[in-house]
Amino acid sequence: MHSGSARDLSLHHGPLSNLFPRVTSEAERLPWRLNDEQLQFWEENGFVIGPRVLDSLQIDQLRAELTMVSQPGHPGSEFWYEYHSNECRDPGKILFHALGAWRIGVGLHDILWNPRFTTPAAQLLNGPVRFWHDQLFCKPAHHGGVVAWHQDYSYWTRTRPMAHLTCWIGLDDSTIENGCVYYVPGSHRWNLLPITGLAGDMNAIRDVLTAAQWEQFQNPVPVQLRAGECVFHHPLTVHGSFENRTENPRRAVVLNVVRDGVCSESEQPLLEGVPVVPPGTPLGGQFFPLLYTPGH
Ligand SMILES: O=C(O)CCC(=O)C(=O)O
Repeated sequence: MHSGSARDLSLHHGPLSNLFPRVTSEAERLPWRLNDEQLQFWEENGFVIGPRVLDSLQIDQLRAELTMVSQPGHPGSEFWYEYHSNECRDPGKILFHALGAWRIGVGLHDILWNPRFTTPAAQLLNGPVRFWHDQLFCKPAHHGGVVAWHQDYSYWTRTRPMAHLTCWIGLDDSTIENGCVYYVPGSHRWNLLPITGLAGDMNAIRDVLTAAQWEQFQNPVPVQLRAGECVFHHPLTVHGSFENRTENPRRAVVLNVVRDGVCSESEQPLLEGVPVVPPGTPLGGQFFPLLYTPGH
C-alpha cells in the first residue's frame, strides 16, 4: 500500500497541463458547437451525441490515470468523495464507481476545462458551466456489472434548481456487447422518480413507473460510441447499462455540471469531506469551479 502524499488538485481552477486544447476566443470554439439538428434531437429525446472530446493521446493518459487510481491506497486516495471498488450487489459482477478523480489525476482534472466538452455543455445548459462532480464507471472484462435504470437528478435533489447536465465520455469503444449506455427517449419530460438502486436490479424501476411510462420504456436506445466520443444527457432522462461480457474493459469518465447559480438545498456537506454550502447559497469555492462563461 502507498501512503497518501499527493496534492489536492481541486486547489487549481484551470488546466495544469497542455493535454487539452486551450482557446482564447469564441471563434475557436465553433467546431465543437452542437448544430441545430443536434439541439433539436436533444429537445425531443433528452440526450445527444456530442463532438469527439478526446484524441488517442488523451485517452492513453486518462486510461493510465484510471489504472493508477484503481489501486487501493494509491497516492491521493484521501481525496475521493466516494470510492466503490465494486458497487455491484451481485458478487459475481464488478462495477468500479468513484467520485472525485479530478482531485487526484492531472488529466482527470484538466478534462474539466476541455473546450470540446465545455462548449456544448454551455449550449445545453443555456448559460455558464459550473462543475458539480465527476464519476468513473468501469466494467472489467468478462464480469462487468450493470448500472440500473435511473434519473441522475434523483441523486441530486440536495441542489436546486434543476439545471444540471451529464456528459458521458468513453475511454473504450462502447458497444451493446460490453455494456454501453441505453436511454429512454423522451423520459426527460417525466416526473422525478424515486431512487431504486444504482448497481442492482435492472427491473427495479418498473415498480415506480406509471402504465404510460412503462409502455414508453419498452424501446430504450443503445448509444454505441468510439473511445473518446461523448453523449450528453438531461438530469431526468432515464438511462442504464447492461453487463460487460466481452474480453475487454468498458471504462468511462462522466462529468456532471450545473448552470452557474444552482444552489445548495442541504445543511449537510454536498459531497463527502466538502465544507457545507448553506441552503440557498450558490455552488462555488474550491470544490465547485466555474469552468466556462460563454463570451468571456
Ligand atoms: O457508465 C454507465 O454505464 C452508466 C453511466 C451513468 O449512469 C451516468 O453517466 O449517469
